[in-house]
Amino acid sequence: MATSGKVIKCMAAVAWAPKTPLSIEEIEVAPPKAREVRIKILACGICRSDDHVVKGLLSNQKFPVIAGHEAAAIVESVGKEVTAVKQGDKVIPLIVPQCGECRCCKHRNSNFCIKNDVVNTGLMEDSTSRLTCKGKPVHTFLGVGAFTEYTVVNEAAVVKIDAAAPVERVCLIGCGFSTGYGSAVQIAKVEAGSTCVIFGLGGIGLSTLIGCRVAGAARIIGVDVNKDKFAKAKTLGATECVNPRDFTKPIHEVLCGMTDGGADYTFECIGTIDTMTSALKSSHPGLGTCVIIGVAAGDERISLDPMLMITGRTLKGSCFGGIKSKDCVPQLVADYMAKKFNLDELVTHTLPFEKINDGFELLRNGKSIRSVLIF
Ligand code: PAD
Ligand code: ZN
Ligand code: ZN
Repeated sequence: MATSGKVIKCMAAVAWAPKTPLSIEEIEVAPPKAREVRIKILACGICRSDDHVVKGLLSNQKFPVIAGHEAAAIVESVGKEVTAVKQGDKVIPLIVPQCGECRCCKHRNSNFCIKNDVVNTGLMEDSTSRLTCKGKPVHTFLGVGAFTEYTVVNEAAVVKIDAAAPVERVCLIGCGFSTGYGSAVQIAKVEAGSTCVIFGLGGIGLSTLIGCRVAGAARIIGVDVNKDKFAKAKTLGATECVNPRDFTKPIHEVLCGMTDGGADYTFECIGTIDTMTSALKSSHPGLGTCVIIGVAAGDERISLDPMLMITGRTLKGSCFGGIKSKDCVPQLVADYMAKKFNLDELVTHTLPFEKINDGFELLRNGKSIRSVLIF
């Protein structure tokens, strides 16, 4: 491409400081260095984790920052020694990379590649950024930073997908869908006939629901304080939905009452300490598993009665649904293309990139599941 090897000037949504609207700015995107890939973003969903970034809830996140991480893109150019992808490939950037060499990559049950940027340095491996705005280096989120027309990612953090895949749907496989679905099938390993409880019916919770349904759960109880989320949850397979605000007693007592003492599997897809504790308490002693997916504000801590664990509950956490990203993302795209699951129900709004702040308002007001930005 004509831009290969040159600095690209393009538009990006920059967060200069926490709790300020994103500012659409011209940025410069440097060419990729060795083992890096410059990609042109085609579509990007807005995930609640992006909202945590712009609100400044993630304590390590540095500003200015370009958030956005649930994307589909096309390779514009590659740095030296890149073999995994080439110019023109349709790709999904990976919020959890798969370098193939670290202990986690080599471990059959781990997806937490050490090249991840989950603790938010916001920089490339050499501790610099390829993105600048008004002369200042700009950080990225989760090693991606996709609220921009172009960005640069590590080779370990990008994978080729089917060129025919619709970017405005499969971008969700870059975060929300895979995280929820994988939490059910890979982390919890939900068994057929089981009872599942899902706290939070946003993009992550509904994707978890799809996973529980595919795994053959007999009962799936959705929990949300926004009853407007219930209709879609039921369409996707929830057998019951409950609103904690309809009860005076704690929601875990309500749920244990509904499930003969507790569920087989519970999933926290919200990100508050209280709902994490409720999710654990809603799992059955001796056999229940609780999976924490929601991301809490950086300074919050869970305080637990250890007896909850001693009495035989299992507490697990999920990052990107526990799936090995390079191995599984292209397969999930292929499964989507083969209609094994549907992503349409998760996309409530499709907006031009410039309307990004409207997309965040829809999320904050509980009006959207996923808004997908088109570039
Ligand atoms: P979302 O805002 O679309 O959904 C959250 C849902 O929770 C909404 O429907 C709310 O109404 C509901 N809710 C809020 N408070 C309560 C409450 N007290 N009780 C019951 N329901 C409530 O967010 P999302 O689905 O995009 O993300 C959910 C969380 O998952 C969020 O914390 C995000 O940061 C995290 C996440 N984690 C990973 C990971 O890999 N672990 C990946 C992506 C997102
Ligand atoms: Zn996300
Ligand atoms: Zn690795």
